[in-house]
Amino acid sequence: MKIDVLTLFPAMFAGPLDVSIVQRARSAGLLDLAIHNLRDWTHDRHKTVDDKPFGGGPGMVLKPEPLFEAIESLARENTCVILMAPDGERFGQQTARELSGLEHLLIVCGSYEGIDERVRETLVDRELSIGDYVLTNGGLPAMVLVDAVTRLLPGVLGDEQSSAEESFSHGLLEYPHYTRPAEFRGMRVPEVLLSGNHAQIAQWRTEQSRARTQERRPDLWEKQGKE
Ligand code: JCQ
Repeated sequence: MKIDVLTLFPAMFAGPLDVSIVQRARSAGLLDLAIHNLRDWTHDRHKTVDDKPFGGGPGMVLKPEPLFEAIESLARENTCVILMAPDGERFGQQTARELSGLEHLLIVCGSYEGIDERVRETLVDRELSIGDYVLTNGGLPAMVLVDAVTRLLPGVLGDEQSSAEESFSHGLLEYPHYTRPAEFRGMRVPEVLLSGNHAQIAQWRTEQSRARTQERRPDLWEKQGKE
C-alpha cells in the first residue's frame, strides 16, 4: 500500500512511524509511506498557506490553491483522499479494515485554522475523526490512522499476533494476560491458565472478555457483544 501524507508540520512524523511494526512494514516493502510539506506547493516568497476568513472572525484558513495543487499532483485514479478533522465520521477498527484493502491513501492534515470548504467539497473523499477533542493539527490523527491501517496489511503481523484474533475483531475487549512468574509479590496467576486444559482456558478467556466488555464498555456490549 502507498500512503502519502500532506502536512504543514512534516517534522512531527519523524519518530512514531520510524519504529516498531510500521518501520518493519516499510522496510519489508509492504508500506510505502511519504510525508509531504504543503508549503512545497506555494509559489510566493513567504510560502503562504493561509489567509483571513471571508466574513471575518478569528484565526486563519488554509488557502485552496496550495491544497488543490498538492492534492492534484499526489492523487492518482485509485487514490482515496482522506481529511483528518474533528467533524469527520468516527475512525474505528471497521474503517481501518476498509482502508487497509485500498491501494493508495492520501491523508490531508487539517489544522485549527480550518480549511477552505471548496477543498472538502471537491477533492476529499472521506473526512475522518479519531475522537471528540480538538487538536492543533491533523498530524497526530494521521499517524494514528497510518498505524492502525498498517498493522492490518497482509504480511505485516506474524500469525503469533494475528489481527483476526484480537480485541474489536469480535466486538469484545481483550481478556487479561499473564506471563511468568506464576506468583509475583503474592499475586497468583489464575490457576486455569496453568492447567494445560486448552478448552477450559478458551472458555475462561471468553468469559473474561464478556465480563470486561459489559463492565467497561456498555456501548460495545449493546452493539455486538451480547448473544
Ligand atoms: C481529528 N479528532 C480530532 C483541527 C480543523 C478542518 O480540519 C481541522 C483539523 C484539525 C485537526 O484534527 C483534529 C482531530 N480527529 O483535531 C481543526
